[in-house]
Amino acid sequence: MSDDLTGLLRAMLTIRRFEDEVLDLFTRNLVRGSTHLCQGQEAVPVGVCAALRPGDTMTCTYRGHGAVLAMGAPVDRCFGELLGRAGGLCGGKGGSMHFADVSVGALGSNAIVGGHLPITVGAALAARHLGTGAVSVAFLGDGATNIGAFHESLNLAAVWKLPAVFVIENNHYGEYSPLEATTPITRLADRAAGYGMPGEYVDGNDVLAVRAVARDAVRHARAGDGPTLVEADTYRQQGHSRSDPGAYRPEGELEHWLARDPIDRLTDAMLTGGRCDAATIETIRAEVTDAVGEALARAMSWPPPDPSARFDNVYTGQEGR
Ligand SMILES: Cc1ncc(C[n+]2csc(CCOP(=O)(O)OP(=O)(O)O)c2C)c(N)n1
Ligand SMILES: [Mg+2]
Repeated sequence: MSDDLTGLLRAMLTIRRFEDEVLDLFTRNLVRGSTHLCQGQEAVPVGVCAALRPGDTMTCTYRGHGAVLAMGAPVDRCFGELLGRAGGLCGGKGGSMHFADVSVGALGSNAIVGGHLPITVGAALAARHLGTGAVSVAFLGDGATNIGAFHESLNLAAVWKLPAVFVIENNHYGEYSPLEATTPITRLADRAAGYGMPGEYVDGNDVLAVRAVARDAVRHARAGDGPTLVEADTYRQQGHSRSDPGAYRPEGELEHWLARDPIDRLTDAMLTGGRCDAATIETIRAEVTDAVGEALARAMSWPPPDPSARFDNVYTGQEGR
């Protein structure tokens, strides 16, 4: 992914457009199951992944479409996966909660809260053993910091000084519960102290601030100095999942956060700094809208997986049986 400002903008717009289209596809019943969208949180995966290099790896939650796209997974193959098409990332057999593209280091989204954190530690351990110099990043929710696997993973990564970065996407809710109803502290980065690793808090709607913190954490990990816990303060603009209208939100809260939309924050910074004019930004928006629309049309044209492929990739070396 390009890490100049227009590259960051394109990446965030692509995720926003993708998620808006996904909401539409689900509403039209063209995609089965449920989905968890990340509109409003785009600056976190885009800022962090801009600090990575090829060979680095990433795991994420069921709210992970944005993270997988930010790693560089092709947009059409992401749509194809949701639509259950053979050309999807996982042949159309995984869906929203099993998004993976190992070719770009996206090791997978996970439906089990915190379930991917030990996988991140394993990837970091593998990188250490193989001497690849790769860094392993995990995106997790605020709620996941109360899960046992969080504590076990951070502890092991710290004690072995593994090249890992744990990024909390603090969107202030776990399903329908506000953070304060489930968690006795408000600054989640403070939990890093329990593992003797650096804990960094960042405005998660400011992509440049996220990228700066991520660059430091990645440099620290790559230098052999161990993991960092990053808390990125953000907000999901949609409900928890497809069926959630978000009626539990206090009045005015959504509006408060919409006024801090991460995409608007970046375009404002680009315009104010004179780095870009309004016409250029409009052109980028139009190009992204077209590109995402074309990717969706391509994915829609793909066939479903062939029934003979139903056992492929179930067991290693058992393809086709
Ligand atoms: C181990 C486990 N427990 C409970 C659930 C049900 N569940 C699904 S999402 C979720 C909330 C997690 O909140 P958070 O970690 O803040 O992530 P967010 O959805 O806000 O991105 C819960 C409890 C689950 N999927 N896995
Ligand atoms: Mg949350």
